[in-house]
Amino acid sequence: MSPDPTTSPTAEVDGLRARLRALSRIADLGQGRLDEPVLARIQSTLATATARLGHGTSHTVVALAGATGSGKSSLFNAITGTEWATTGIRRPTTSSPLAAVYGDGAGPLLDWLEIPNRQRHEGGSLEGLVLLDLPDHDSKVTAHRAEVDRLVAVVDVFGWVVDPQKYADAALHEGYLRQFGRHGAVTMVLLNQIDRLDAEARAGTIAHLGALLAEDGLGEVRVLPTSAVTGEGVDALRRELAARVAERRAIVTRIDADLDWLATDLTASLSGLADRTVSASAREQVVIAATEAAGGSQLEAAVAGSYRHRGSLAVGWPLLRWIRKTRPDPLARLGLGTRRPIETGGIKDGVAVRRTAISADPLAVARLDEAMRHLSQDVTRGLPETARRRLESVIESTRDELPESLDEAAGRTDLHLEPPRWWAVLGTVQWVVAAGLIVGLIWVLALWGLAWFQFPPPPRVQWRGFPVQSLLALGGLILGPLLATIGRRLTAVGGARRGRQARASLSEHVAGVIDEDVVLTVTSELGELSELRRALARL
Ligand SMILES: Nc1nc2c(ncn2[C@@H]2O[C@H](COP(=O)(O)OP(=O)(O)O)[C@@H](O)[C@H]2O)c(=O)[nH]1
Ligand SMILES: [Mg+2]
Repeated sequence: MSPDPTTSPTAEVDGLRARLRALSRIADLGQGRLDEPVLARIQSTLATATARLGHGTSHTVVALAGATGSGKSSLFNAITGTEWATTGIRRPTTSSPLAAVYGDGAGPLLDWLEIPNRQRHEGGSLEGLVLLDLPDHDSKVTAHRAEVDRLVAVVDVFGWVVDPQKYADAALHEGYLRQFGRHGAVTMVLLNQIDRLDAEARAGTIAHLGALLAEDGLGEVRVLPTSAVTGEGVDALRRELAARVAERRAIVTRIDADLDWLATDLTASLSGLADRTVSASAREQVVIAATEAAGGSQLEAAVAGSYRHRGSLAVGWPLLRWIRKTRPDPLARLGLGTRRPIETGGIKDGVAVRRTAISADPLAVARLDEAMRHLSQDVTRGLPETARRRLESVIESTRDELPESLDEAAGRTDLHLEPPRWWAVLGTVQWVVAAGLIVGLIWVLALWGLAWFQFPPPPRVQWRGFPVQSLLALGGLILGPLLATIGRRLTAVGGARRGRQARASLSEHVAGVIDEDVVLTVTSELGELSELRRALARL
């Protein structure tokens, strides 16, 4: 049998499957991001639709539903031409649904519907119809109402049976019809017991019922008058059923309507999910605060101090350098500096990592927390509750990992410790000047000793009339400290500059850490939210 294109809406089923894929994506992405009841509704809609589609479009399930005594069971009997369904006002007996099945192969579908009471009929014009007689939706027995709700959620076509007395019942309109306001194309409204009304009352009742339906959103639904007692309208009802069954479109239409309903509600509750990014200013604030928390100021001061320390060892007055040597290098106290072996660190991703001894300043840590909070608020503003909480916890977990990464960044910082060339030049000059001083002093002492022992004085060595040994000694005494002072000034300026450079280098590494650990993680979570929104658009 080749499928007839008019009775086998393959394209529509394909379209529906695409929507269900989008819904499945929403269900996946919605884990932990959508509110629990919303997610539960998505999952049950998805499961029901997928399972129903799995049973194919060759059967159409029509449920006769309505209030006690409206005549569901009587109509069921009238349509099927049997007395199978028990009817009666005093003993409203339909406690579990009955199924009249036209044609073969509906077994698995009815198993899935959990309806054991089945009655098989020859196919004929109703081939493919599965007609259900449901319990009363207004039954005092909770189990009956639950059964109605369970089946109303899964059947393909609603056949609401009302009678002239109770057709305006709020329990029906507010409890069911309004909810299924998008399901007009799969809704039939049967005004039963029409034999109880005269011609005039009929027109008025049908008009009033039509108005009520319009209020429910079901303006396009035409009311079908029937009487299970006189048989009036039953043939028209059978023809209507035959047409719907032949179309084989009700399943797709019903599920499409379910998805429309869900999509509208989701769109409303996820309206705050607009695309967003980590703003440049929020990131910048975190980088600045994190640089400080990673010891930016301590590092800058220590590099400047270390430079001055080493500068004074290189170009200070040689006779006083030993005093300097007794003081520690400020960088060594931070666990940084070139000569320090990588002893206290570890291996991460195959790279040796230095652990610094920088102890984070509590104020800087508090500022970092604040900057992270600001980033969090900035990026979560207006998000639905669950998505917001999840993003907040993602950001908190990146915050928890920052101290270690920041310390690594500090360990990788370029400290700009290479000594400048002028240190070597000035250092050499200092040694020459110091040597002159020493030679001059020894010379003066020697002359003084010779005079004391009353030796004849050696020939004078003079330069422009001044004794050379005195010039050497005095010159060394004045020039040495003078050069040391000049060297110290220059070193202080260079040290300050190198301190700033080291801080800038730290800031770069910190920015790398923030981008990788925070911005990337947050952006990827934001990407999931955008994807959720796009899947919703596809739905
Ligand atoms: N006059 C009249 N009575 C009906 C009609 N349909 C059902 N009834 C009666 O209404 C009562 C309830 O019918 P039933 O089919 O059990 O209603 P259900 O509770 O909706 O299943 C029974 O006494 C029926 O005989 C109808 O079209 N006209
Ligand atoms: Mg009944």
